[in-house]
Amino acid sequence: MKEKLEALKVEAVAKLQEVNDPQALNDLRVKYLGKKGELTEVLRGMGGLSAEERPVIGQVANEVRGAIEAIITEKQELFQQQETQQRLQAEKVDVTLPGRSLPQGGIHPLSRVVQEIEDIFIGMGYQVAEGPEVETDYFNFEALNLPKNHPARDMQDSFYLTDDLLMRTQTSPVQVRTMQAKNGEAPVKIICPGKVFRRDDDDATHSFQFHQIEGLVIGDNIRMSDLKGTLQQFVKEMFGPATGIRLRPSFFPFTEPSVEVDVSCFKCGGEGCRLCKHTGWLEILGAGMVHPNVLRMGGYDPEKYTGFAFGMGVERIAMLKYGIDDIRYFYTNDMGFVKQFKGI
Ligand code: 2NM
Repeated sequence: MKEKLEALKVEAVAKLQEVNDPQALNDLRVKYLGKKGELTEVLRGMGGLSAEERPVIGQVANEVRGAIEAIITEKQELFQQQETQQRLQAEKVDVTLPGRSLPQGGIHPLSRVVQEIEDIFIGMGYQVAEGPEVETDYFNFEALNLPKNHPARDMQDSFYLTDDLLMRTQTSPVQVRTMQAKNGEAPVKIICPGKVFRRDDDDATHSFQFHQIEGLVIGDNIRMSDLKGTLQQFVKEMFGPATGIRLRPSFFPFTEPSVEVDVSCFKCGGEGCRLCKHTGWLEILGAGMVHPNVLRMGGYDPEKYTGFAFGMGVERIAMLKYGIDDIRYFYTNDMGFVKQFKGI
């Protein structure tokens, strides 16, 4: 029996030493140490041994078992290490590789100018109001003192969708809606930014769709001097503290009196340059005292309240400010153009 055990040990150790994968190792473990394994089989024969032989053979059997287990454990550890090494190799991360850079966008110059103008007026206590881009004839024209057959309502100038609906040609209908919503309550201090639409052939300075910001103030004893002071403050914040304004008489159906507002050229300081066509002034705004008819249709008694209003084109201001010579750059998404406004 002892010889059998020794022979088993020699065979097992030799086979185990040759093994080089975990599956074969497990097969051999079952073959020798399993419930129906060869060692177990030999030990079963111990029942027929004498009392003297039993402990001797038992010790040999334990030795054999110990030797086989030791080599199995050794192999298992080796395979475990090999597997860890393989995974470390396969999942290796090169921390010295440069990171992927995220493309950084920028704010479109038109959005930027709108935000800047909004911030200035919010700082003066104004609220921002918005409204629909598709308007009724009433809000876009009638309530702004542009009765039927008024030349400014010409079909040639606006996009009509039906007899009564059109793309708004100004943002003033938002102001009419705000007035009516307030039920004659003062004060009103709003600016209305947004898209407007005119039936025009596009060229360097015209676009069928552009952006406006209009302002409206209604209250007790609001005067032309309030308008002038407000606009003076606005241009100082927008174009620099040295900027001045000049008012020239003009005409709009919704204001009386009406003015055209120029700012002193922020490029040459009024000396005269190419930007201001050597006049020292740049035209940037239209304004005036709200026409009594407009106040009345907005629900305000013109005997009790007065107001001023103004309007400006966002594209024109952005073009002057950034030296852009063609309005179409704003809409064609030319990357060379857009990229210049990153992080300004
Ligand atoms: C301008 C010029 C002058 C204007 C008038 C109104 C309203 F609704 F109060 F009557 N909103 N905006 C106005 C006045 C707009 O744009 C060149």
